[in-house]
Amino acid sequence: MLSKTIQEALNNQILMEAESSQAYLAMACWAEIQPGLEGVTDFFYLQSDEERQHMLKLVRFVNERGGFAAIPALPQPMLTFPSIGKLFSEFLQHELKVSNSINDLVHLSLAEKDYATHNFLQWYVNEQIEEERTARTLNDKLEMIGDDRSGLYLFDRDIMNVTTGK
Ligand code: OFO
Repeated sequence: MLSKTIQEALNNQILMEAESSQAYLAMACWAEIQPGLEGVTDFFYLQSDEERQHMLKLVRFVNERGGFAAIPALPQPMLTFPSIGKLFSEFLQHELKVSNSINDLVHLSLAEKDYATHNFLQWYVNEQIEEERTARTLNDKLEMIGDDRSGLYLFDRDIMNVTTGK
């Protein structure tokens, strides 16, 4: 059975994952209406789907452990971006925020002696390591590319290989 404190903290994380899904869906939409960013578009649609899966995993866990997952209202995410560099730096900042939130949750689960939740959260700890790595790699690549159009072409073409670790 979840304590009230843990239930509330997990519901906050449900909100954060849902916000991530919305934020990345908006990024996919922005990328989709720019010329030549088909790879970036697919990348953010996929990220958005994954964040929804992260949210659902939490929803199911809360309900299965005798809590109640409260599906939250969502604020409108950022819709437009001044550049592709800004798009990806927002992506990294967002992932860092989520990692902090997961770390706080892990800390709380130990303080509350909720070892089942602590165990459950390890999946998210590992996921954040991966996502931060991906976001940093993509930001580093964009910094190297600068204003080089052919570099950007290759970035867009190869973006899925970065995420699948190829
Ligand atoms: Fe939910 O994995 Fe990143 O944010």
